[in-house]
Parts: sequence; structure tokens; C-alpha cells
Amino acid sequence: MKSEILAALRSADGYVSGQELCEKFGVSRTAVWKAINQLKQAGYEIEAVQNKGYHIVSSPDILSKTELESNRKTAWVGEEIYYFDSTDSTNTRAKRLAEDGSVHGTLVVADEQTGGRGRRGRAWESQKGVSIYMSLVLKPEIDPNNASMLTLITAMAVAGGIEKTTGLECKIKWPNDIVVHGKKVCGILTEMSTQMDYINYIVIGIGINVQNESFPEEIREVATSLRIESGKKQKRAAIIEAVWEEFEKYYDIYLKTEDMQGLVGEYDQKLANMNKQVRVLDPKDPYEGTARGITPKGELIVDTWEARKLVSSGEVSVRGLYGYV
Ligand code: BT5
Repeated sequence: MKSEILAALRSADGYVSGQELCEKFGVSRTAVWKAINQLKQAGYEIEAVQNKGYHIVSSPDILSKTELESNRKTAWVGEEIYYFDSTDSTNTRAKRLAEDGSVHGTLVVADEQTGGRGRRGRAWESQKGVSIYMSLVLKPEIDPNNASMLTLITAMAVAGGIEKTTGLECKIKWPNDIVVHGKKVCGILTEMSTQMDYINYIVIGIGINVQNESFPEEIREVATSLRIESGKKQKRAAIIEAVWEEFEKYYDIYLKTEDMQGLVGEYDQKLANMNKQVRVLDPKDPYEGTARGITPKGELIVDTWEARKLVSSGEVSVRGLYGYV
């Protein structure tokens, strides 16, 4: 009920009377009063004026199940929300939940990760209280060969969600990084469990640096946050909601053909590597060339001096020849 009251206070122009809240949710005045007190304790500034009712003055950048539910406008993402003050990795949590029967659209969010993971055993810096760490469980009926493109549509969704909430221009460093002003603000880690030609589940993990004011030495050169780039504090719950609204939009387009056919043009416009010199770190045979966009199957097109090559995500890493992008 706290989530519903919070949503009602947020959507009201002025004051909402206690009576209105009681009637809307079919509860007693005491129950409303208790819920309001709990919200205040959680850090929301709520004003109560006699004969007028309640009014929300400000809401801090806190994450909680209540905060996430009260912001939710998506159709199916976040149908079930699990929130943790601290966890090892939201991807690990989400995988366990998926195995234990959690539904398509289950969302796991944490305020801190003690074992945040990147690709191939790399670590993801996951400081408490400042960033977004979240993972989505999908149980789609798609060909497992087409699943890697979900990373690309997630990148589009993150870029769109950040732009909508902060006004910052985002670019995508193929396949799984979002960059603002040439530095990494977000990484995506897609993991899946499959049988021969059937997907048990897919987990899409997203880490977005939001409030960070500085980073550890090892990643200072490449990492940035929305706070640093915009000069303003941002609300994590609003960004989370915007990202998943965008995700649902792109996911629908992707599902029609199970590939990037309907999204190549928009993706290429966001591609940070577009027409840039890149180094493809193929373990067997690294090479350099110019990135020319993606194919409808989500591969990166790289023109080398001798031929056009198509790079599949998952196989290799791509680095800018003159810096990170
Ligand atoms: C990624 O890996 O970029 C995927 C990161 C996914 C993190 C999310 S958080 C929620 C969910 N739960 C998890 O456990 N993971 C997911 P990769 O492309 O391998 O990049 C990792 C590299 O990025 C590291 O080796 C560092 O160089 C750099 N890095 C680490 N932490 C960073 C941060 N907070 N911001 C920017 N760069 C970072």
C-alpha cells in the first residue's frame, strides 16, 4: 500500500486528503497515517496540513521495493520486483530466481553488489548507494542463436532511458557499453541457460553509474557517472523506470523478426564506433579496421584493408585505436 500512496502523492498536483486516500485504497485513516509515517522515516519529505491533506515536498534518491513499485509504468517488466540493500551480484540472484521458477519479467535490483561481474570474469565496481545494479529475467520463446542481440536492444534502451531522464547524449560502444562524452557509464552482461534449441532463461544485467563523484584508480580513465557528466544529482528509480519502458518498446520490435532488422538505422546512429578505427581483439588473429555499423543479425561490420569482416558479439572485444572508444 505504501507504493500506491506514494504514487498517488506523486501524481497529485497539490494536496491529497487523508479521506481520499482511505477511499481509494479501502483502508482506515490510521492505516494511511501509518504508511505516511513509514514513508517519512524512509526519507520522503511529506507535508501534512490540516483540512488539506498530504503533499510530497521531495523524494530523495533512495532505492526500495516501494520506490520502484510506485514508479512502475511498464507493461510486463517488473511484474515481480526483488530489491536487496546488498547482494553478491544481481545477475547471480536473478539466475537463481529463474531456476526456482520466477516469471518472465522478474526484476532484481540492489543498492550494492559485493561481487559485481563483468564479462569473462572481470569485476564490476559496485559501490553502495550511488549506482544502479539490476537484472531482468526473460523466458522467451526465441531461437537461442538470436539471443545475443538482446544485449544490443538493451543498450538502445539504456541509452534512450538515460537521455529521457537526464538529457545527456548517450552512445553505444558495441556490443555492451554505454558511453557519455567518450567514457563508460554503463555495462551490460547477458547470461543464458539453454538446452539444444530451447532457452531455459536469459538474464540481462545492467550496471549504470549514477551518483559517483570519483572512481578507483584502475578504471578512472574509462569510467564516468551521470552526476559527473550532467553536474546534477539524478534519481535512480526514475532512470530504472525509463530504461525498462524503452526496453519494452525495442523488445517488441526485435520480437517481430527476432533480429535487428527494424532497428539497424537507429542503432547505427547511436554507435560510438561508427566510422572509427577499431582493433578487434580476436584471440587467434587480432586485426584493425574501420567500423561501419551493424548487420540485421547484430554483427559489427569492420572494413579492413583487405576485406569486409563481420564480428559476432561474445567472440571478441573491440577497442578504439585511439583510446577507449
Ligand atoms: C561489462 O563487462 O561492462 C558488464 C557489466 C555488467 C554489470 C552489471 S551490474 C548488475 C549485473 N550484476 C552483475 O554482477 N553484473 C551486471 P565488461 O565489458 O567485461 O567490462 C568490465 C570492465 O569495465 C572492467 O574490467 C573495468 O575495466 C570496467 N569497469 C568496472 N567497473 C566499472 C564501472 N562501475 N564503471 C565503468 N567501468 C567499469
